[in-house]
Amino acid sequence: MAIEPAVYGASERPPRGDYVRGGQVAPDYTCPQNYAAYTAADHETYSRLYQRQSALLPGLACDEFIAALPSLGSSSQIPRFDDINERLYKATGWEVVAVPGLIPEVPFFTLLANRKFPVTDWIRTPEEFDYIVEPDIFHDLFGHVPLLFNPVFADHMQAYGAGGLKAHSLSACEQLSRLYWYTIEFGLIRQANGLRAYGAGILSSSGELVHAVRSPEPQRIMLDLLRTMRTRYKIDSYQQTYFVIDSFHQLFDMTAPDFTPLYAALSAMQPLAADALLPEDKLALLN
Ligand code: HBI
Ligand code: FE
Repeated sequence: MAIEPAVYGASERPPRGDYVRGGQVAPDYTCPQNYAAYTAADHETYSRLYQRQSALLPGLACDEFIAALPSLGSSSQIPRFDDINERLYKATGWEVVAVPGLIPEVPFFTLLANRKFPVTDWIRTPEEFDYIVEPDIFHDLFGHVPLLFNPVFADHMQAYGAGGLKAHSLSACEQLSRLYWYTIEFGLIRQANGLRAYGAGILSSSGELVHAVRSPEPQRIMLDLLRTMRTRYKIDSYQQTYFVIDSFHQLFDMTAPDFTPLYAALSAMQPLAADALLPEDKLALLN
């Protein structure tokens, strides 16, 4: 079966990964982690990204993320997925699987629904140290995997995968991808000691971690499903709006019901710009 690489979102450029690899990419888009292919420069890039990002976390990343990060294992070189999976599977029944890069939505949701998190297995070049357009192994491992060790968040991620397959059948993937964007990628959580990041796109970015949690520039609105799924997002700049939850239990409970009526209501509503502010928005203030 010819594996058509996924090009999704606003991007026209072909994705970066090698989606053929001499037939090593399975129909579900998973492939072996080609550990021997990593160069010393790749390991060095991972180690430098890890050191810089982990030093920024106190006071900016949520407690659950900081507590789970050591479960990634090695920080001085790219971890072996089998090594992570020994711990991850025991913790929440999840495992990370290697993929060549971005994959189409149905294979993506199917993997999540089966507690398999797709991790791009290549890493950015040293020249891309500060910014990369497409998620690489550092974004996926450092940003997404630690919270899969948290049972409530891990259950939410599986429910999100199942919900994604449902959304696909209802042609509502665009609305659901906004929820994904504003929670799993760029979500904030309100702790007793202040706002913290739990979204992978924030946690894996040195610039946006400070901006999202501390800057007075963006607005921060308490998560509301309809409001969030109406709100467009930016894929190549800091977010103008961040949505805030009070706990992962709240996120899980809020997204547990069937979204079909929500999608019906959304189809009658205009999408909102990323910087829109409505009178009924509940703002979360920097304290
Ligand atoms: N593929 N590998 C990978 N990682 C993602 O995070 C990802 C994807 N494909 C689609 C996708 N995310 C988004 O469209 C989600 O909203 C589904
Ligand atoms: Fe991501």
